[in-house]
Amino acid sequence: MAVAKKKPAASAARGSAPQKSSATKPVSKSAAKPPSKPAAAKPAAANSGSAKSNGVTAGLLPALSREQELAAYKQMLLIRRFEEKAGQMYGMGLIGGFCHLYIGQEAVVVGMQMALEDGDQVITGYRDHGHMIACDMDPKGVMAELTGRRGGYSKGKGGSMHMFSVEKGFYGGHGIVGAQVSLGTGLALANRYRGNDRVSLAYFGDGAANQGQVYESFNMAELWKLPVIYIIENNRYAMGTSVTRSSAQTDFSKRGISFNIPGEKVDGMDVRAVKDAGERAVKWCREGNGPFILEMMTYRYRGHSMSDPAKYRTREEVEKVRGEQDPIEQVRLRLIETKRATEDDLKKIDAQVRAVVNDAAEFATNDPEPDPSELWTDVVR
Ligand SMILES: Cc1ncc(C[n+]2csc(CCOP(=O)(O)OP(=O)(O)O)c2C)c(N)n1
Repeated sequence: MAVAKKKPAASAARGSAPQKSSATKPVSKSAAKPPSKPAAAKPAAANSGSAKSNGVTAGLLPALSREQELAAYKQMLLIRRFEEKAGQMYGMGLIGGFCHLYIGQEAVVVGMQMALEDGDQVITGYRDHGHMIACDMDPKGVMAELTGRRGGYSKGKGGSMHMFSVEKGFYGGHGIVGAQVSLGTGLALANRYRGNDRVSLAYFGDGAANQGQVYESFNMAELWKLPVIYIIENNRYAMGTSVTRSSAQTDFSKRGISFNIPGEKVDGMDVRAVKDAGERAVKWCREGNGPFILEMMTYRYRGHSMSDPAKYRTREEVEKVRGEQDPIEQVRLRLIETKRATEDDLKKIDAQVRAVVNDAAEFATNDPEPDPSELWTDVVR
């Protein structure tokens, strides 16, 4: 079900005809890096264009192949339908505790995953179901964890924010805001020690970007040239607080400047822009140049968590983003308009995705709860 990860030697998107679209807006690297550095993340000539409503500039992007677009469509749709189902099951009382949905932000994880190779690592905060599915973790195991069942990734004892799969390169799921940034930096330190050429991705939000440990991590990562990409998912709100109320510097792509870490602002609603920027950042890290920051301009359609009355924004604001920038709809329209897929092709994918999600929900409803003796396992006594 996963989108194909980039193979070391070739990317089907590289060298393809560029398409007019939104693109990344690089922060001046010449100011941030010493002149001896290789120019891996040099601004693309195509990036000079008009400003979009989400703060990035319109420019040219490498096209995705039909297969890549279809795979991205399917994967984003799987995340969306999974999250919608989780929301319904929460409403029915089948899921308890915290539950933070990723609806609206799907292009970020799916595009980044397309830029990775096997063995690369992902770590994130509590809004993590999409990251797990993008890492090809089994939707049944994720949903069963949400319902607290035996077949869940943490045997039903962790819940929404606490899942893990070393096999799939997913290192959690963390409820402490910003903690994953230090941990992701640690993953990169381990990779540097092992000399294994792996890159780790540490995802965090605009709110987490104001945590002190983020900057301690930035300092060490650049000092030791650690292969870590810091992905700031700027969905404009930290719980109910908008970035303009909480942040002195709202351009998060610049947050690495005082540490000499380059950064780019990316249209996180366009899977092509994410993949394109992700590939540049991965290359930068893999070549031993140290960390890279990607600020993804994105948006969450649902509340912060299931209990959010969302009084801090208007319904019109949500509907405007959904109507104009929806990441899944963008791919759908592109496939139809370029006649690379028919409505029937896409309906088939929709049906496949619904079947996977329904199976996951059924499993998560019928799988038994953990035995009470499990209370004494997997804990330090
Ligand atoms: C150290 C710490 N402080 C506060 C909280 C409470 N808290 C949970 S989520 C959150 C907001 C974080 O927002 P952001 O980083 O923008 O991520 P988003 O929810 O938008 O994905 C806060 C303050 C926490 N879990 N941990």
